[in-house]
Amino acid sequence: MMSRHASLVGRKEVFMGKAKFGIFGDGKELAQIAMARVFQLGDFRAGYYRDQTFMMAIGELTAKQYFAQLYAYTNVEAEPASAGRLMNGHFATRSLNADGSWKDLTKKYNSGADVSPTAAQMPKLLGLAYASKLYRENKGLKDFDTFSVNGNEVAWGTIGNASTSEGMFYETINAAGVMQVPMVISVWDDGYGISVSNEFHTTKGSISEALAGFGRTDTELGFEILRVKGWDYEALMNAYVQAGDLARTQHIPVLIHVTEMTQPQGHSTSGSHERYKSAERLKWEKDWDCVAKFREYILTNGIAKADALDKIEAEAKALVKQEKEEIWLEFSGQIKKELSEAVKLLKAASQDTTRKAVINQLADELSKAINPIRKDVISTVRKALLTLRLESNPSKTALKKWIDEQSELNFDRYNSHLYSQSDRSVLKIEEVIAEYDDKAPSVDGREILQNFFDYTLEHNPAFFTFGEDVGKIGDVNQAFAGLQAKHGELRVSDTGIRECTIIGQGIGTALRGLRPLAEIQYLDYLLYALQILADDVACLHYRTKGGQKAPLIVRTRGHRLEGVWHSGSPMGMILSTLRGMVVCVPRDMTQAAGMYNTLLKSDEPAIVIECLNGYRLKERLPSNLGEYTVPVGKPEILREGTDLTVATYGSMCKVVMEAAEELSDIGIEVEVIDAQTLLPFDVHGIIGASIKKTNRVIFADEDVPGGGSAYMLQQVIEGQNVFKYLDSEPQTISARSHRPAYSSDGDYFSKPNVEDIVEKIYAVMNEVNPKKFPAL
Ligand SMILES: Cc1ncc(C[n+]2csc(CCOP(=O)(O)OP(=O)(O)O)c2C)c(N)n1
Ligand SMILES: [Mg+2]
Repeated sequence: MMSRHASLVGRKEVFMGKAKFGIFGDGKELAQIAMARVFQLGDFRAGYYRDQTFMMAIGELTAKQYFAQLYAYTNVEAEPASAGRLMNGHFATRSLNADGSWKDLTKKYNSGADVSPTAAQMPKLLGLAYASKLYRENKGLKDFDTFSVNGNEVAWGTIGNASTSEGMFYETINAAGVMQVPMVISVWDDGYGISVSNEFHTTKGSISEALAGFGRTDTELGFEILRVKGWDYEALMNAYVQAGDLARTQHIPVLIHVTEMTQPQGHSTSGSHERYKSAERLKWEKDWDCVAKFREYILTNGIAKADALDKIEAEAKALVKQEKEEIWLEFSGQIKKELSEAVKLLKAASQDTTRKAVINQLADELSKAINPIRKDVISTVRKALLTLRLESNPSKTALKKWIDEQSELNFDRYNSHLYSQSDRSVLKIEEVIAEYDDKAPSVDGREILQNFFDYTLEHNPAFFTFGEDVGKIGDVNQAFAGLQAKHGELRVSDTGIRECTIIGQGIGTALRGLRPLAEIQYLDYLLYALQILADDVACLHYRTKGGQKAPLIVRTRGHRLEGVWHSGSPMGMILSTLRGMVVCVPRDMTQAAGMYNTLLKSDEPAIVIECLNGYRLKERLPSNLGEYTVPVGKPEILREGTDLTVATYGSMCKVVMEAAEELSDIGIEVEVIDAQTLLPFDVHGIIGASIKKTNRVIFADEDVPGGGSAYMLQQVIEGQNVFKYLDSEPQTISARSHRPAYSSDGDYFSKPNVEDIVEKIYAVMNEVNPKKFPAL
């Protein structure tokens, strides 16, 4: 009743203009109560925006918190799921303490942090369930008792009927069936996805029928598939008890198709379902409303009398109203307080200026705002400060001081926590230099990694890896060769070809305290996984305001090799979509291993792009493989020079170094800098300091024009105050706009080559001194 009334009141709040948008869980209540009754401490939910009843029933959502999110209240105590950063209906529990350390997840009811893209909760669900399998079967994890009790935890997924059409849903189902993990997926089937009915979504119009082939038999592993009606409480309880037992005790995945659910108020506040549902359908939804049906059930079975139920409803209704009003007063009161402070300061400022009328008008308009929001207050004060730009007096100073203070508070409210703010922030990991014995052997790059991973598997029980061809053969480039045999199939494992859920496997296990290394075989195939990295991993810490972390490391390899799908370097794509992750672009495997060490000491998610053409190149084997760290955000000067700085990274380091040697022969000394990481990027201004010396710069990479090279240019020119030191136009060198053609000639004519770089730098020097460097 509490949930139902929250839905009914929520819609009204939106229509009164007190909240921007609303999407509610009415019509889905009863099944969620059944699910909540079998959900246990330590379990995880990964669901979607209809799950308010479940969250209330497990005690993780009060009416106050519900409305705090609807209003976008930024107070994390009032709105612990997202501190006002997410629309209503996006649920999450807090896994972390304020200092970023883990809580004891076995003593909590846990929910992943919801995302809006339909079915994007599915990949993570696989990992949440897989973690239980690891905790049960990997004896090396027995000390991780604040994350799991013998792998008994079930991961509970929820998804709308229409959202099951997404590829991610099928990929997750298949992977869970193969892996036999304790996952229970409920499909809330209300027959529609906004306005589109099931016949347009699903083969045979029924997801449980369409998935029948995934069903387990006496002789074959698969899913337990159950079908139950959303208004039938006894059947729901039977289904959920059965599902919970199967998943918890035997790690068998279960799909519960909950049919005949309804939407009493339509899809969301953005439209009305009368537009697309027939009168018969609307009547049917009224008649089969699960709350009404449940009441009927209770009365017919003599479980309670009508007046008792009426009393419960009246109390629930009153509670919702009261908590809603309390939180509205708190939320709007805070803004009103800021508003009255601003009005007071503006009035004071109006006394000291020749622009008195303008400032007074701004103050008056602000004080009359109905349901003011923070933007009204801040934008008014900023307009006033522009008006007062020529003046200098104490009241203006007071206004300026006030807005500076507000900016800091608003940064914390709206912009903080993109990256870790804990002691394990990757920027706080101390640098440890790689050491070499006198007789350090030169080995293939892949052997550096192999030795490093061997050491790490030995010493870090939380660390494990998985991906296509990672297990038996130890990845396509053999950095894990022999390590499955040595450390076991739970530490080094093969997966199906399913990039999106490989990442999901990583997300869920990272959310439960493990340190997954998820491998994407080639950088070009990251596109299959990019959506979930962007929508879930990269924004997780931000969207929960530090309530959850998933320190997943994605390992992949790219830049140069052969052809369109094995030579990509789409760094611009990564940089635009994966803010919130660390992006490492090591030039060789020694640097890569040091970066993995750094990342494993930190609590941030990251992607490491190894050089595809570097595994067979010789490198000296460091003696402190498990210990040395490569700091992030700290470029390394590979070659000193006085004429021009080239900043680059990855496989291009070798190409640029070769060009620099050629240029040196003709009297041009280039300083070559390896950025090493792109996010974070050169936090100490090392490239800027080099430009102060050389007064010229080129940013080079093998992404398309305007991609990674343009990013580096923007970071340095805007961020490092070097414009005034430049004596030549700053430039970029990149690959062609198309994907690289096949074979060595294709590479030569598609990617930047030594001659391209030599000629571009020479052209700059020709402009500087045409006598010494005549045009070619
Ligand atoms: C990838 C993606 N496409 C489109 C949308 C817009 N959208 C939000 S909910 C929704 C319908 C989902 O229907 P269903 O899965 O049946 O869930 P229901 O709302 O009916 O419970 C759509 C199309 C979205 N959020 N994500
Ligand atoms: Mg639906």
